[in-house]
Amino acid sequence: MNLSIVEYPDKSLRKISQEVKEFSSELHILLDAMYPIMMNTNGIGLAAIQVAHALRVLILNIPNEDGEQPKENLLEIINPHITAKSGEALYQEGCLSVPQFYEDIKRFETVSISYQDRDGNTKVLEADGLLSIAIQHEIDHLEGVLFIDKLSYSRRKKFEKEYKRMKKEQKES
Ligand code: Y12
Ligand code: CO
Repeated sequence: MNLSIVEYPDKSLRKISQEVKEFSSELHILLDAMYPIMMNTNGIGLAAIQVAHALRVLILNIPNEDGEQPKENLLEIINPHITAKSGEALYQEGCLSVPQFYEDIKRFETVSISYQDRDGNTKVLEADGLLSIAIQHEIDHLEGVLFIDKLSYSRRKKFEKEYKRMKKEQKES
């Protein structure tokens, strides 16, 4: 399966992703194709909508204390639901669909989720730190929400101007 990252302002990033009902080989092929694209672009999280598949599927591979992302730490999260949330945390976020832009975003400090794995088994996960932030960021993608939507009006205006300029320069080079 040949995938590429969809970049803002592509409108398809605004789609609401659909629940996965069949845990078939098609789903496994998608998950297996998402992993190398995330790793090859230095990502730690990727939602299926970012590779043009509007399904409630996301993967995460949070770096360990040595900054490594061994495959055994890969989380494949399907049909997630946040079941509990608490606290407040500010974290500098980035997104493979919004290249070269990073900004502090306020999120819940800890979240608990229930989700399904690639075989449809129900799992629960309690997360804090970067894992919690990345889960919230990726679950937002399933609703068509990007981290830039959480910027203040003036910061968003500045971003749009900078991003347009960056895209233009990219086109010209
Ligand atoms: C905070 C909140 C959520 C996350 C998870 C999702 N974001 C990413 O995985 C971002 C990755 C990223 C990687 C980049 O590197 C390359 O594209 C090679 C990157 O660099 C550029 O845009 C030039 C930007 C973002 C993480 C943290
Ligand atoms: Co993102």
